Amino acid sequence: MKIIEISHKLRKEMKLVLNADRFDHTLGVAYTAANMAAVHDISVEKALIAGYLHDCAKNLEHDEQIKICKKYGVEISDIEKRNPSLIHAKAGMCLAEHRYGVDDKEILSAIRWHTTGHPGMTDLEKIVFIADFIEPNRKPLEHMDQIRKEAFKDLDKCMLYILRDTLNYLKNIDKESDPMTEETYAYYLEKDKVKNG
Ligand code: DGI
Ligand code: FE
Ligand code: FE
Repeated sequence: MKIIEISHKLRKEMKLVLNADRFDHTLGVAYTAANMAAVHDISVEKALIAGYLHDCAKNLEHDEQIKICKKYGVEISDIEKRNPSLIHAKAGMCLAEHRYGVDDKEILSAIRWHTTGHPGMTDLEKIVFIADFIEPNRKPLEHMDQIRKEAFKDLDKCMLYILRDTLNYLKNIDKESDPMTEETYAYYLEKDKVKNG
């Protein structure tokens, strides 16, 4: 199938399963990720597909998301059980593969890790993670101008800025952070020190 056909098909599918705000967000992520992919020399097609599907499980009940993970043998951690808004990333990966027919491991992994990140991410994973944060419909957060510029320059530095703000935000609202978010931040902090001193 041609990229334009895949794009039309997934857009229709997402309109059926997402509410209006989430659908707008999804379009923003897909187009932002596609543009970032072009700048950073990776597959625009993969970025677009991952962007369209990254939140495909988001508007399902948490119980339903847990059932989907169980069905496909994906474990839910204790922190995810305590903070079920984290589970849509894993459930989304399952649906992308088994309902929407994605067999590309790189795309599935970008969906899987779009909420917490992980140390040593691929460019596609970083792009979906970052596009999720900077897409134009997002509320204008602190540092957004700088983060949006960095998204088209240095992916690792952009990851660092976003993870720092996310961890600070979670602390401010007294929510526990996923150890994976912490590890990812530590990883990109260290990488920045090695690279930039
Ligand atoms: O699905 P989105 O709203 O587009 O964005 P997302 O997938 O990054 O985040 C979903 C939710 O997860 C959001 O409410 C923030 C939260 N979140 C992100 N990182 C962490 C987290 N929540 C906890 N408890 N810990 C984290 O490390
Ligand atoms: Fe999400
Ligand atoms: Fe999202």
